[in-house]
Order: sequence, then C-alpha cells, then structure tokens
Amino acid sequence: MSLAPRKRSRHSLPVGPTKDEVEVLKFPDIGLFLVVRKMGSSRRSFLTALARRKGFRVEEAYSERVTHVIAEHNSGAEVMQCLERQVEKREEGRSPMLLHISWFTECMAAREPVKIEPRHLLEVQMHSDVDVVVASLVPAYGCQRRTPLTNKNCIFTDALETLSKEASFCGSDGRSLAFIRAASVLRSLPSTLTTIEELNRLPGFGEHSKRVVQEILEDGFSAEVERVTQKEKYQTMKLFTNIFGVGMKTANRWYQEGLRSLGDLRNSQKLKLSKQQEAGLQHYEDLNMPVSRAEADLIAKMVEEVAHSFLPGTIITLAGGFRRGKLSGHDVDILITHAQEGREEGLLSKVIGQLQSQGLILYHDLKRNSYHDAFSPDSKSTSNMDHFERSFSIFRLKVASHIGDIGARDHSPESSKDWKAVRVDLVVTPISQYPYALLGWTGSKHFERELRRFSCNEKKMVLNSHALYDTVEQKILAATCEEDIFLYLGLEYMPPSDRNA
Ligand code: 8DG
Ligand code: CA
Ligand code: CA
Repeated sequence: MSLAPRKRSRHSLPVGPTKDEVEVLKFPDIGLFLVVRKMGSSRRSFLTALARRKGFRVEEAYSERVTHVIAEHNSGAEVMQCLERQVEKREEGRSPMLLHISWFTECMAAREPVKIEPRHLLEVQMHSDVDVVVASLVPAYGCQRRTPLTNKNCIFTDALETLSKEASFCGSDGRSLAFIRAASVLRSLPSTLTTIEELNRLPGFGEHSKRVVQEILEDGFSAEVERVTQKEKYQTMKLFTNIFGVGMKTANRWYQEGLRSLGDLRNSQKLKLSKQQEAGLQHYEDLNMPVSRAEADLIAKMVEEVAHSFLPGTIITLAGGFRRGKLSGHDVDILITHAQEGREEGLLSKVIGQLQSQGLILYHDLKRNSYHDAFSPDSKSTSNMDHFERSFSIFRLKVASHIGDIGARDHSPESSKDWKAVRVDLVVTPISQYPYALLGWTGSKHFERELRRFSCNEKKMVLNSHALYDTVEQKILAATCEEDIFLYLGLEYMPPSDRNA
C-alpha cells in the first residue's frame, strides 16, 4: 500500500476512529504521535487511521501517553520546535523516541512495531532547550539500553560506584542504588560526556550524582570521592566485604568491635567465623586476584569432563561476566543442565565428590534444590533466593605455565605454590527453567535488577531465575530460549555482550 501524501477528499478518514471502524488495540504500550508539520493534516489523518487499523494506539495530542514521535520532512530541531510549546504536558523522566517516518511505514508493513535502528532516529542538536526529546534517546530502564563492555565514561562511573559502595557501607541502600543507576546510564553512552548540559537530558540522574559529575568535569576529579576513599570505615568495610562469606552486616559489626585488618581477624580469639568465612580469609589473596578467561575455561572443562563421566549429554555453560565478554572476573559462574528433564537431579554431589577426591576442591557448600517445595501450591515461601541445587565453592586450580596471566603472581611467600584458589558458583537447573536461569546468571547485577523492575512496573510480571509469572493472566510463561523471555516482556533482545549495565 502506498503511503504517498494524498489530497484531502470527501473520502479521507478523520483523525479519530469512526463508529463503524473495527479496531483492536494490539500494542497498548506504544503511543504514537504524528507531527503534522510538513506532513499535512490529511496525510496525518490517513496515517492515523492506517495505524489504528493495524492495532496501534495513535494520540491526537502530544502528552505523557506518547512513547514515539513520528515526523516526516522535518529535521530533529524542527520537530523539537513544534513540541516545545507542549513540553510541559509531559511528566518528567518519561521521554518519547523521536523517529523518522520510515520507522512508521516499516511497522505498518510488518503489522507490528519493528526494531528501532539508528537510521530511524532523527538527529537532534545537542544544545536545544527541549531536553525531553534528546533524553528520549536513552531509555529509562537499564534493560532497554545496550551497554557494551567498553565504557567511555569510566572517570565518572568509577567515582559514582565508589559513592555507591560508601552509601551501602552506611546502610543507605536507596542512595547506593541511585548512584548505581546514574553510573549505569553513563556506561551505556557511546561517547564521553563533555558538558553538564548533556547530563540534563539523561534519565536517572539525581542532584548528588549530577554534582559529582560536574565536579569531575570542572576539576578532573571529585574531592568528595577522594575524601570517601581515605576514610577508615570505607577502607575497612571494603577489605572485610571482599572476604568470601562476609556481608555488609558482619563487616559492620567487626568494624564496630574495633577490628581493622585481616590480621586482626586472623588473630582474634573470640571471633566466631563460619566455615565459609574461614575459607574466605584463608584464601583471601588468591580470591581477590582476578580470574582470567583461560582459567574460567579450564574450570568449566574440568567440571564438564567429570559431569560427562556420570551423565553423558550434560550441558555446561559459562555464565556471569565471562558470558558478557569480560576478560576477567572475580569468580566463575557455571550452569549445569541436561536435555532430559530430571536427569540432572543429584548430579552435582557426584561431581563435587569426584573433584574433591582428586584434591581439586578447597571448600564447598552444597545445597539441594528446593523448587518443588517453593513452588508447590501450599508453599509459604516468600524468598527471593534461587531454589536451584547449587554449590558456592572454592577450587584448587593447578597453575600451568601455558595459561596466560596466571604468571603475573605476587611476591608473597606463597608465590612459589603451583596452584591458585578460585571461587566457583555451580548451579544446576532443569532444562525447563534453563532459559530463565541463564538470563538470571548472566548479569550484570544491575541489568538483572532493571529487568525485574521493568517486568514488575511496566508489565505486571514477576521475573526470577526460574520463571516469568504474569500476574494479570495468573500464569507462568514457559520459555525455550532467552529470546522468548525478551519477547514476553516486549523488550528488544539484548545479546549478553550488551548487558553490561
Ligand atoms: P564478576 O564475577 O566478573 O566480577 O562479575 P559477574 O559475573 O557479573 O558477577 P557475579 O557476582 O558473579 O554475578 C553473576 C550473576 O549471577 C549476577 O547477575 C547475579 C547472579 N547471581 C549471583 N548470586 C545469585 C543468586 O544467589 N541467585 C541468582 N538468581 N543470581 C545470582 O551472583
Ligand atoms: Ca562472576
Ligand atoms: Ca558469581
């Protein structure tokens, strides 16, 4: 069907739906607004009716119900001028996409919203007064933004992340998250921020985060961050929370008791450490050394070989940061499944037992699965924790000369040892839950948090590493791959390499 401009005629369709037009709203979350300037009112009417027939919601006026602004023969600046007078009608922080008519016509041809490509975006001048339109290029949720590994704004994100840590050390989780959100927006930008005006157009920036960025733009560093990193409490909390098995509460208690160093912990007579913390303290230096990709691959291969000896066909997947393309990490996250549902049950204890008998396990903490109880109709479980069979363990990895950066060891008395302690998370999932487990265990942590926030706020769905639950339809949505889950959520699929939010 041609979408060429038409002359107004007696037969041209009115802007609003007529009584006899049968329209089924298929995409309620999308609100289109067609800019009349240079498009003309008759073509606008025609396109409006066309879109409505195909199940799209088209708004007559520019309001907070608009998610996509469509313009034809206009530059970005011209469209912004048109919208300028109407900006106050929008709620702050909910910004629409500013798109070329080509996106609209492609949607009409496909009878559904098509993926927005860079060529669909109208170019916007950076120094306009209409912040709302520029802001629209950076969506509000971390799971809607592509965040590759390369971060062009490290100087700002490092500072914001330090302040986030400091806030969490003080028990201010809300403040901590605010800094994380701001840092995450900057991570997703394709270029380095150069002016404070650009910041005004980004979502998720509170006053404090803005102030920190401004300070760095002006002085090259943040005096506040410098101060924080010098604080005894910050340094001690950082040291203690880097011990495997030590959370914020324990670290704070130790700090309040006057403990300041690993030596203090090791020498304390009255301190009661859990087995996990003992192992964490014992292997502190190794566990705080980055794990390389080569080491992670080696560990995954070890696990795979042993698993196959018990259960041929076991599928082993390296998840976490390595799946997102990181070259090093703080641990190794491994998912274990089998194409035949149920065959995977009980496998982990055999794998761990075998590795242990070979002297390859320094610590392990095996938990059986609990999803049968947790998801039974009479379950009273309200826990957000996973219910998978899993082991958070420490492997004793032989250091071989052919593994790249293991050679870069410290000069401690231990440096002559030919092994390295490595943290490994092993998680067993039935194949029916595997796509959810894979999505949940690939991270980043903030990407996961944003996925759950988006699911809940925008879709009334509950997402965890086992399933997606539609609270309106009251049903669990089965998935065969990660793409299915993004589709259920109406989100563009993000490959793992773009989930570094
Ligand atoms: P790194 O090790 O390279 O430093 O970073 P990472 O791989 O991104 O972080 P991670 O702390 O190993 O976490 C990887 C993902 O696994 C992250 O999205 C959060 C998720 N994850 C845990 N623990 C748990 C858990 O108990 N349940 C669930 N569902 N996910 C978890 O780390
Ligand atoms: Ca990891
Ligand atoms: Ca982990």
